[in-house]
Amino acid sequence: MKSHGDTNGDCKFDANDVNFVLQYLVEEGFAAAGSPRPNRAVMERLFAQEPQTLHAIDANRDGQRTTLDMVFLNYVKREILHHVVRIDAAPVGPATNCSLEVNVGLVTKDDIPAGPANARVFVNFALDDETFLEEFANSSLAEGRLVLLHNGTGLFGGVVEAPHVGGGLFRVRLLTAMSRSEIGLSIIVVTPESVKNAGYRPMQFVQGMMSSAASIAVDLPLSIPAFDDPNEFTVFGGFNPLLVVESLNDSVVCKLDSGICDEECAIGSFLSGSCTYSTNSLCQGSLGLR
Ligand SMILES: [Ca+2]
Ligand SMILES: [Ca+2]
Repeated sequence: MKSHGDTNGDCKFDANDVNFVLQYLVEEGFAAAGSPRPNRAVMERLFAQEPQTLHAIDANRDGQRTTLDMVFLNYVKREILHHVVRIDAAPVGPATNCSLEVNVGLVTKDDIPAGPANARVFVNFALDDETFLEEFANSSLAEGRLVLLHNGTGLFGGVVEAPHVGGGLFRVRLLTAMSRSEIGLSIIVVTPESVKNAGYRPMQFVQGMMSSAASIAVDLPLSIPAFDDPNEFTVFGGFNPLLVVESLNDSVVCKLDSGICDEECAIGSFLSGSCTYSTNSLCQGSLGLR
């Protein structure tokens, strides 16, 4: 049985997997320096036969294998974080019921899907562009709870809590008219263990390594109450979002185009309401005339 975080391919997750990431990085260091790699044959055989191990080394899912992944796996082992088994964002379109959708899947170190008792998940939507705040604030949450708006901090957007929708999956669905080619998303995972020590808080904030147009130059003060802890901390400026999503479609236009909202009704029936981000217009019944 394959285990999450099993970087060395022995079908279990333990301290040896953290050590294996270090071995891998040392090998890569030798390669970069043009030196012989002592474990090259062993590693190449492992990655060929068990390709998921190479994938598992990128534990924080930022697309790169670095020392941050060792830290991340060590924190998973201590239940300060959980394994990330899914992390993606999809733009407004028929496939997402016309919402901008963000999914985060978590399992514990023992391969058990996380839930509200041991994980709270937040998504930070942020851009360094003042007009983004109003666009974000005018959106409607089909799934998720607004925790704070970035206002007066030099940063624009906000933080939304992603509710657990089952099976270790946490989801935000935002109905919106934001028309942006790069919306920066960062994921914040809070656990009962991570709120116990202020030093763990920067690790709760899962950011990416790649620079993008959605990079944030200013500090990001966050107050995200979770597990009865005020959990206030500042993420310092100069960070990059973990995910960048393009969203160019308007949710209302999408709802009308995909039939979630009705636009015109046959004679004898009528529109029940208007098609907005938070409400649908549907043709209903008759006017009572026979
Ligand atoms: Ca292992
Ligand atoms: Ca990584």
